[in-house]
Amino acid sequence: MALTTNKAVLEFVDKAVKIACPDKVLWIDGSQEQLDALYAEACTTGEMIKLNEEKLPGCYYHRSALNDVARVEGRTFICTREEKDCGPTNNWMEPQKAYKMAEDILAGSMKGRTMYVIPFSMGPVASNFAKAGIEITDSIYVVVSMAIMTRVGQAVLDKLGDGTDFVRGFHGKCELDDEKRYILQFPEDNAIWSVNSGYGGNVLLGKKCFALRIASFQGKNEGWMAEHMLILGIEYPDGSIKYVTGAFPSACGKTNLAMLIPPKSYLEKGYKVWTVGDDIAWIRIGADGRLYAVNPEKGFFGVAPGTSVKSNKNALESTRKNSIFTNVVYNPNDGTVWWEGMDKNPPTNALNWKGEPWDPSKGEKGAHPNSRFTAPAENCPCISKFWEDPDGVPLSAIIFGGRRAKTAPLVYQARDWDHGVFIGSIMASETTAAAAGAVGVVRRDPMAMRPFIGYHVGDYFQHWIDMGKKITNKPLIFNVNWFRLDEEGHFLWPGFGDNFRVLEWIIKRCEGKVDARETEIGYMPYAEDINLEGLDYNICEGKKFDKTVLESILTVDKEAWRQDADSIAEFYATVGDRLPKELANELETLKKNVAQ
Ligand code: GTP
Ligand code: SPV
Ligand code: MN
Repeated sequence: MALTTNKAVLEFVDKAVKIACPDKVLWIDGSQEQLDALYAEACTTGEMIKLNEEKLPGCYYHRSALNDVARVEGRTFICTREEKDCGPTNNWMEPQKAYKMAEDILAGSMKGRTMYVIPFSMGPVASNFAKAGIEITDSIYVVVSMAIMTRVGQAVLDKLGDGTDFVRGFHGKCELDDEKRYILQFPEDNAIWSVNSGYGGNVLLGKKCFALRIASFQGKNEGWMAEHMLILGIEYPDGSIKYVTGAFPSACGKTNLAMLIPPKSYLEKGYKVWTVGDDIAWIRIGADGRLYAVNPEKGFFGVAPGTSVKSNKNALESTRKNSIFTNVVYNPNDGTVWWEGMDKNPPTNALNWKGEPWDPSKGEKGAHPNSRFTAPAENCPCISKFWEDPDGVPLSAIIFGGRRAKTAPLVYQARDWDHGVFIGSIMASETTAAAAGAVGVVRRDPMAMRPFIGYHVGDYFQHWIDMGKKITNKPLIFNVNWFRLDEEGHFLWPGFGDNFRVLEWIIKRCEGKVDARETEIGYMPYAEDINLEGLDYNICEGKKFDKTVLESILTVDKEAWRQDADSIAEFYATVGDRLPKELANELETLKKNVAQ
């Protein structure tokens, strides 16, 4: 039975029923009872496997289709009425053509099956900044994942009332045919259609499709920002907390930074890190002229490989109950899961992510590199008291960071807001397994948003510049790079918990408590101002880490930057005449500064 009398919602559901012809329609009310029944049904069909109730209570295992393991950027389209409004970083399809194509693919695809209608909210339901969506899907995996990642159920419909301001999401697994897989965003219609996938960011429509692609477009029109950013709070021994956001491309360290445990020497003094969000931030200007960030999600869809007690204890603990594991190693003997980098004891007689018997000694990986956990944020031992604050948390700093073997130093600070926007706009990073395609290729990924800007990238840059004019109390902007390599390919910086040492410098800069040197690219720390006290595993990938290594990653390699400036100019040329003049000027300044 429908859970609402809202005409617009009912019309949308009717239309979907006419297209996909399900046998049954089930409205998701958000009750645990209903979710339990769906998990049980998915276990009878093999779509999910219940894990060991003692070791992993309420946890389930899922495998996606072999051809469906990551976002598909090449098959993701921004369907604006005018092609010129989608810009050079997006694929474009004419909206009527896109609807028709998806309708043909979905036609009759739910015959003999159930259609689920998920009312969901991005942001706490009661928040003035929350936005509602309806996702239609034929996947129980999607329903239960959405129930972890977003607020779902009756409360969302009650708040929506007769309103029409909701995102219409229509997902169908269809044949999981990768040749007919399409992720279609219609920013001008508040609509998302997704066909032939059953995986992650392609199908949990509240996440990348809505909270970034559609929301970035809404934010431009309504004067706020939707960003691919973690949000964290740093608590000082005196109890004060400073908040920062960080934009890092997919699989480049957001979840890890968001849940960081400070080094022992800091813990002993009373420093703590609190997680507000690990992937997406909705950011607005508060009455006091500061920026405030809200995490629109309710859970973490995190990269499993590499997550261990040592690297990210808080993430691992978040997954110990009521979580879903996708495409990791499954051990049928005791109903547990495993992935590379969890510990040094892979299970024997287990199954790899494809469901095949797997022998760890043969060197083949058991978990897919983009295997993931879906865990409720409330499980996280370091979740902030303010993570559901309807108004968000005030920002002291914004951090950008890519995965770059060379060129980008450990940390530098923008001279001012416009220079900070420039630094974000020129971010480059090596591609990762989070998206289908080649891994390790350096590409421009402005603000870590390249795959997620729902409109023209030039207008997006302009929006950042325009926001700067309205924020009277601006956060400072920084760039970091945890991923510098030596000639043999070893990481030069210890990373993970030790990134706190850089965060401390960043906050000191915000408070005017530490000096910096002005360089060609911005302000950089004096090496002695990065606190290396108690660097207890004084070793980075088998090599000693010391002040000399630190100094080597706090230099400006002018030749490398000259080359980078040329590549930035090439990227900017593709942005065309919508590139803000402020950014063109910043590029000229950079070129001059590194000229010889
Ligand atoms: P998405 O969920 O795809 O948006 O990814 P994310 O940005 O949250 O990345 P995540 O924190 O899951 O990290 C991805 C990979 O980067 C993992 O393999 C981590 O082990 C690795 N990583 C994270 N932080 C660091 C670091 O400081 N140093 C090094 N060397 N690796 C890191
Ligand atoms: C990312 O790729 O940035 C993710 C995973 O956070 S997904 O939800 O698949 O987009
Ligand atoms: Mn992400």
